[in-house]
Amino acid sequence: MPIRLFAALLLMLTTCQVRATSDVPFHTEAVASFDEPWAMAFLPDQRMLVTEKKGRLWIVDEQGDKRSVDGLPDVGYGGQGGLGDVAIHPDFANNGLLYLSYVESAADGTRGAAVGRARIDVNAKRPALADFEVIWRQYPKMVGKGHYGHRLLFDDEGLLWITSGDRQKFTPAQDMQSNVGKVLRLADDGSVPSTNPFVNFTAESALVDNVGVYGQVWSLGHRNPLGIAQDLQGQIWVIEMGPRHGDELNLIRKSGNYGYPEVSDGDHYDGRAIPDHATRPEFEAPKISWVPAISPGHLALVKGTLFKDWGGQLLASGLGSKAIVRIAIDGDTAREVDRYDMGARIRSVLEGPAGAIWVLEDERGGSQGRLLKLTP
Ligand SMILES: [Ca+2]
Repeated sequence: MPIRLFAALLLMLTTCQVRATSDVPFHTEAVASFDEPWAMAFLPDQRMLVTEKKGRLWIVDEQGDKRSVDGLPDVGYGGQGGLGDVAIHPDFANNGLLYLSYVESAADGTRGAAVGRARIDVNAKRPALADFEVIWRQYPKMVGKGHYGHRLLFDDEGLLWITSGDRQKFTPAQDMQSNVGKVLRLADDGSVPSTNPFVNFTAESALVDNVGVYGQVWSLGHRNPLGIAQDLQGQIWVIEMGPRHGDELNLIRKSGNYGYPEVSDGDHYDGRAIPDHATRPEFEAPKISWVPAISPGHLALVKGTLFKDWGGQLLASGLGSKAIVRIAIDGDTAREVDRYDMGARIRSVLEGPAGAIWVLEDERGGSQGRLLKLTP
């Protein structure tokens, strides 16, 4: 084959497979940088909260100016853990309540995710958390520094959803005496809504801070759910990191069992096979399973104020895939419609109140992760 023809073919193949960064349908502006950033949330005044895994929280304006928030809890930094997600109460404008997920370390060296809430005056000269209280704990605490999950979402009814990873221990995801490997639905103070599916088992349930584990559970059989979003129809979607391949996008049903570790379209890292979902129809199957993996970090709904063609769709941030994955929803089905190469591990993605898409890069080999603003 003539070299020029071969080169042209190679170029065609590579451009088909990987979209060049300059080829994406948006303009990218780097606004600020952070040390291991993990999560974002928007304040009513359109400023942003950004967490860093080592335990810092920042208030950031659209120009990238940052102010540090004082009074954070000690976080068990290390491995996949530290300070995690941040969310504001649906009535934040009146009550100033902010929610954080983070890793608690016990004296015996075990660890577990926790969620706390506190009041904050974001216009104070030196903003600080006040009246901090823990409203949820992962139970039981375990050895190890992985698979905390601990993403937060307030739904359109004002209820708080928490994703709880399996702590790399597999079987607790099926154990109803543990809230590990589950998706949980709580009231804003951490109490259990009477409409949760397993509240009637509270009498036989393990207790965490006097709250029954059973009652907290909305769905089970999850591995490491790292993103949660509610679509325009009110449905809850969770994206989770699979084992070796088999990342999943799941539509979350009340009392649904998503099968881990009994089934997965991926397999264990040590090479042992896990039966695929198709072999066990009694478990809820993912709406999308990614083989090869995208390594999701987060999931966000696009309302479409600026990105009008994307309205109602979901964006997944990709760590290993260094991409943003765009997902269309049709009723209770979902499909990947496009994928944008970002050239860096992407930890989080979120549509801002004015419609721009905000993106947090993961740490970049010792250098900081950037906050990016995407506009059409
Ligand atoms: Ca498998």
